[in-house]
Amino acid sequence: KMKRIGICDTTFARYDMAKAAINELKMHAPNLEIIRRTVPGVKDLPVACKKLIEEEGCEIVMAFGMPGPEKIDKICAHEASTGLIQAQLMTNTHIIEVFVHEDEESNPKDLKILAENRAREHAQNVIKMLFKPEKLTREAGMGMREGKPDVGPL
Ligand code: RDL
Ligand code: RDL
Ligand code: RDL
Repeated sequence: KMKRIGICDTTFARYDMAKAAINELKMHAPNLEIIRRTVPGVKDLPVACKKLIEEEGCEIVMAFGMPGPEKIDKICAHEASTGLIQAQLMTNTHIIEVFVHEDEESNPKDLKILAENRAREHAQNVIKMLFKPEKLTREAGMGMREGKPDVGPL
């Protein structure tokens, strides 16, 4: 049976992270079925992800968002995160949160690279979670990061 993956993103984000992730997923697992939904902002992600799980039968969902630089945006992002965790607990299903905060980089060029790479590396995490969980265990404690260089083990 073909595995169905949900992809949920926002119009608020300033980069199409979902496109990068879908490209990465298809490269590693051409037979995946991908269902994509787009909502206005991060606070709209939790219910959209829950619907992808409950109504569309997705086994795992990736949620992409870009919190802005203001204090209100950070609060929004934290609320969205809490909602995403609640949706995971309600459905017993992983929702991989792929957030890039606009102030993680000081210039737009670097922010683009971070967004592209974090999306792709979390897509690789999803592939491992679905097909090669033992590979993740081999990476346990290795100081892995997404979109930036790994920090490495102590
Ligand atoms: O439900 C409609 C909106 O309230 C919702 O889409 C919010 O997530 C939109 N939004 C904010 O209102 C805000 O103050 C967002 C941010 N900040 C933000 O930083 N990133 C978002 N949405 O994706
Ligand atoms: O769902 C995928 C990720 O969002 C999730 O694995 C996060 O827990 C990853 N993460 C962060 O996004 C972050 O900003 C972690 C940290 N900080 C952190 O300090 N320690 C972590 N994860 O283990
Ligand atoms: O300590 C430096 C970074 O680890 C820290 O800034 C993280 O919070 C960066 N980060 C996010 O802000 C985020 O929203 C990360 C993720 N998501 C993530 O999914 N994976 C990361 N960092 O490695």
